[in-house]
Amino acid sequence: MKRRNFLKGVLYGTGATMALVGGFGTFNKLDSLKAEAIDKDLETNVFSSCEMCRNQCPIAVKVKDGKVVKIDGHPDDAAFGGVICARGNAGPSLLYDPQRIKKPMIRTGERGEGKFKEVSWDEAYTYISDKLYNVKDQYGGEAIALASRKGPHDWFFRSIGKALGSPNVFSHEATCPMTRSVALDTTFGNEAIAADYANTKYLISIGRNWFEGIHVAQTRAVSKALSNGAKLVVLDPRFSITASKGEWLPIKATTDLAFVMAMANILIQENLYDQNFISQYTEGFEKWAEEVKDKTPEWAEKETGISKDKIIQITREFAAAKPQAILDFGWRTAYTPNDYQLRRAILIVNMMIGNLEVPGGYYRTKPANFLKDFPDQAVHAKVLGNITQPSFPKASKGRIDGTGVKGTPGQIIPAYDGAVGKIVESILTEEPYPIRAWLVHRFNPYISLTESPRVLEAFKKLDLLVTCDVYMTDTAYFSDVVLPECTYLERYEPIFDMAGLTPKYVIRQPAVPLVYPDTKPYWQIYKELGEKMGLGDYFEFKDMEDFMTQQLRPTGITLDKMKEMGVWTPPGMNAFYVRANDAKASMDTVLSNHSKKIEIFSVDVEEATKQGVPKYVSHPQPEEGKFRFVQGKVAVHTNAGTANVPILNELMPTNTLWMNPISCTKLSLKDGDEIVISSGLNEHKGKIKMTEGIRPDTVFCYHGFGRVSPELKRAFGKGINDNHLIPNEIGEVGNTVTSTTFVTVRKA
Ligand SMILES: Nc1nc2c(c(=O)[nH]1)N[C@H]1C(S)=C(S)[C@@H](COP(=O)(O)OP(=O)(O)OC[C@H]3O[C@@H](n4cnc5c(=O)[nH]c(N)nc54)[C@H](O)[C@@H]3O)O[C@H]1N2
Ligand SMILES: Nc1nc2c(c(=O)[nH]1)N[C@H]1C(S)=C(S)[C@@H](COP(=O)(O)OP(=O)(O)OC[C@H]3O[C@@H](n4cnc5c(=O)[nH]c(N)nc54)[C@H](O)[C@@H]3O)O[C@H]1N2
Ligand code: SF4
Ligand SMILES: [Mo]
Repeated sequence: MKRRNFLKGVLYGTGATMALVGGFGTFNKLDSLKAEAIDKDLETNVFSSCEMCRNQCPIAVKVKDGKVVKIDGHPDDAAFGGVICARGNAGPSLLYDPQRIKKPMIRTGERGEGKFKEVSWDEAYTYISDKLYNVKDQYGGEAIALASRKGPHDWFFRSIGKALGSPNVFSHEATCPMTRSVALDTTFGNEAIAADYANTKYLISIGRNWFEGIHVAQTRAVSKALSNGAKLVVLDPRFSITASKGEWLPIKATTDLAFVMAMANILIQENLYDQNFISQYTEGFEKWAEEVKDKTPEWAEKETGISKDKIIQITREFAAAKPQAILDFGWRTAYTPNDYQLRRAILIVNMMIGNLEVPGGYYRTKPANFLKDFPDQAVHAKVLGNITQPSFPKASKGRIDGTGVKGTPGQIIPAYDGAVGKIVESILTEEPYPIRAWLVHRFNPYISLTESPRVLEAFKKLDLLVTCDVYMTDTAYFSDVVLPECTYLERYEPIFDMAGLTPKYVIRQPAVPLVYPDTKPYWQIYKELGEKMGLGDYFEFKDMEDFMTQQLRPTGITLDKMKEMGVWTPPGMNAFYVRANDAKASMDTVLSNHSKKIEIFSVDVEEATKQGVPKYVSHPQPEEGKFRFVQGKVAVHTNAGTANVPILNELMPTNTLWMNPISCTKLSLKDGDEIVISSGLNEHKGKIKMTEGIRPDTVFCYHGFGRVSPELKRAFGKGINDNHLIPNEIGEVGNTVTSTTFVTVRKA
């Protein structure tokens, strides 16, 4: 696909989509192409779902003469509105990229030398199988770790590790929303809580950046609320695109908990909270009231740098909009070691205005199995079937990250996700025992985990490192075996449940045959590897169509119908809130904890962290001459995933270090200067972007650059890898920590 067609796709989105490209000054270039029309005589439509990031937005893939020519949003899905983002539009650019990996490879040179030989799949499976059984025989199954970005591949990928007796399976969550998930779990008893942005009247973001950290349905919902007159307040040390759409409060990073506790203090002092809600649905409020008694706006002003009058004003406005107001719980919630306490406090302040299960507040997502408990709604409940597997052998040792250990924070960390950074620790320190083999799927720990050089040190100690990806990523480059997956546009995947205010099933199906015939979908890779290893019993399905048919059987929806529709939502069903018509309705179905109460004070949390209600911890602020280093997402790239995708690389090939003009002047730096950034631990070269859109004591860069695999020919060596600078630290609930590093900057 030519750049021009790609840009047309972006332009024909809604205002929300256009805002996505506005962030870094390409808008004029795009605007000049606006007049051109899209070909009309294209294409068959294949309904599927996007995977340019893990949001899996429903899409309509236009295919002409056996080639994908354009991708749009699924036209019938109300939440997504037929729109996708710039990255979604770039799907064909990934699909046809000649730099994708095309054949399985086994390393021949030293690790990091970049020498590989192409092998058959059978050779790759045999190699992996031999090595894994060697590790298992010598060190036990627990010495094998698996890590992937959380997703539908888990079922297949993880089966290999679990069948070998390893308890050490991990998702990427500890680098992303872990502190939020644990906060939800320990407060409500489940993680499946979402925010109803579209209907809110007042929205406060604590770093959440809907217009660059994009989720199409959420970004549209926030846009809708704003166009309906909702007020947006953004706490962020930098002026993000989201901040540009509301009131920007340039808070000192890491101090947000002070702001939130002061809000609670004011709500109580001024009697603005919902006492009926608190007494009916919560427990432990008195302990929280005690904790925030001295957290006055005056005190918070000193901590946060936001004036007390502003904090009071925002809190009063927030309370006046109740319950249609949201203090957002964030997405990438890995700022500080005790970020978890911040997320708990945010949830508690929301509960103080009683905004659970009402329009414009928070709600429990409504998958079909939830609706079964509501006689009026049961008609819509068509639950997907499960594919059965024999039980896995019991692991002989506990997990390396200590999840499930009573009396420690591990007690509240979900074992499904775990603290993925602990894999590196275990390899290097051999505590509590060594990991010797690491299987990586759709994840790039070298770029995504903090302290990249240490991650590399860990890779070097392994007996086996296997990576399954679509590119020769930085992690793949240091691996023993590299498995080439086909892209999402070439494969089936299990039907997945994307429940929001109603249930929703989404399909992924191939739009075109394999572009590179020796690539395979993950389900086939792990099924074949499992069979080679004598573990075929765990993969009892013929192919993915058979798997999907089994999933759909109890629902009465046929696979053909699902392929034709792409998305299934219960016909005629409206958004469903448990308390919409009855403010006192039972929330026993929403709250899954033993107490059936919202646990403002939690016994489990007290046991695990000694903070049954959140307590304030003051983090150090940068001394003169040093800067706090923060990072974030950019609209046209995905994390560690797209720096090398041709069209996206062309749009934004590199990143820069944002620095305030006041600080630039002090250091005699100007826009575009080459610099060296030092965190004490490591140094990195970069370039300055001089901007008033950042606090003078803080610097910022977009994440995902500074790539070290020479096989990523477009992205190699460009920009700053933030994680090269950030020391490894594992937070209270296993989370990575990315906003507590200080750096110095000098001219290169
Ligand atoms: N286009 C695009 N969209 C994406 C992604 C992508 O890579 N690209 N990734 C997806 C993923 S995996 C995620 S997790 C989400 C992330 O979505 P978000 O969490 O909204 O985005 P981030 O950019 O990680 O962080 C947002 C902001 O946090 C600020 N920040 C840093 N430290 C602090 C602090 O201590 N306090 C406050 N108040 N702010 C702070 C940063 O300046 C940054 O602007 O986006 C998703 N959507
Ligand atoms: N310092 C710092 N560190 C961060 C962040 C930050 O803002 N600052 N962000 C954090 C966040 S929020 C997250 S979610 C993580 C993300 O970390 P990752 O999960 O590592 O990043 P992704 O970009 O989602 O993609 C991982 C890999 O998936 C590959 N991939 C894409 N499609 C496919 C496919 O179809 N099959 C296979 N097998 N592979 C595929 C991509 O090529 C990429 O190499 O990073 C975290 N790390
Ligand atoms: S948010 Fe964008 S990249 Fe992510 S799945 Fe949706 S359309 Fe694709
Ligand atoms: Mo994330």
